[in-house]
Amino acid sequence: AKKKEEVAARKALVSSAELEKQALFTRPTLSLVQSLVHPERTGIIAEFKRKSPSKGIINGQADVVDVTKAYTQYGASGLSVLTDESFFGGTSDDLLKARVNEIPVLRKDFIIDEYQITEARAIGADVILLIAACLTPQEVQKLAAFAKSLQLEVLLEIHDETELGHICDETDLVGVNNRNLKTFEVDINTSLRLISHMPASKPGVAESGISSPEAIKTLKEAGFKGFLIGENFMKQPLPSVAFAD
Ligand code: IGP
Repeated sequence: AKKKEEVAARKALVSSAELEKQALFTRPTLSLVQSLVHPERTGIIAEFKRKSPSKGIINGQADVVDVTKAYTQYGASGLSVLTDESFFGGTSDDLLKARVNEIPVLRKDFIIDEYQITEARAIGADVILLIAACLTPQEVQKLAAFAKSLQLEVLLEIHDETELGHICDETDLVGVNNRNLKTFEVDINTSLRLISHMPASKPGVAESGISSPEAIKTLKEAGFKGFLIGENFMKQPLPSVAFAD
């Protein structure tokens, strides 16, 4: 409900028609699907996240340009930038700044309205996240089709078996969130359990709680192509694609 109000407030300030006139709106987008399998990249989608509801402040100092440049240099396949302000302290400006890098950028937010997808395109995103737990299968289909019409790829996030039915033709990648949204506990077995039920034609992305190279190896052997990592990188003084412990 809070998201709905936030979106309505922004829409009143800047219309979709105005967003469509912004310079980045017509830039050619980059494909995360392709970048994940690029031989010189790691499959890691490295996230810029200042704070989270589960951990509080993770890194209050980090500069988005410094961090995302380091992520790119260290071989990330893609970047994920939180734009949700109330829970994660992110802004659209963070994503716009991350755009200096020449790898795909995911807009990490709770998307419930086409307007947010138009915004994503205007601030330089290549991929949007749709969260099955927040949307009906019909809503996912409609929002994903709209994203596709703007040349954006769609990462659909699921966290249990009941959400497999949200996968549709318009969703390009399927993410499994290892974080239980009620208890905040993370368990990579969630990814390992769900992958056998996921369509082989859509790259699988394991999300959250990945804190070692061994975990990546296990997930890769299970068939995952992407590894979304935030906290483990962000808790370092200069976050980069290297594990703290
Ligand atoms: C990253 P972690 O445990 O490495 O910081 O997790 C990412 O998966 C997590 O931030 C995330 C998220 C989300 C955040 C996954 N799905 C949906 C906000 C909304």
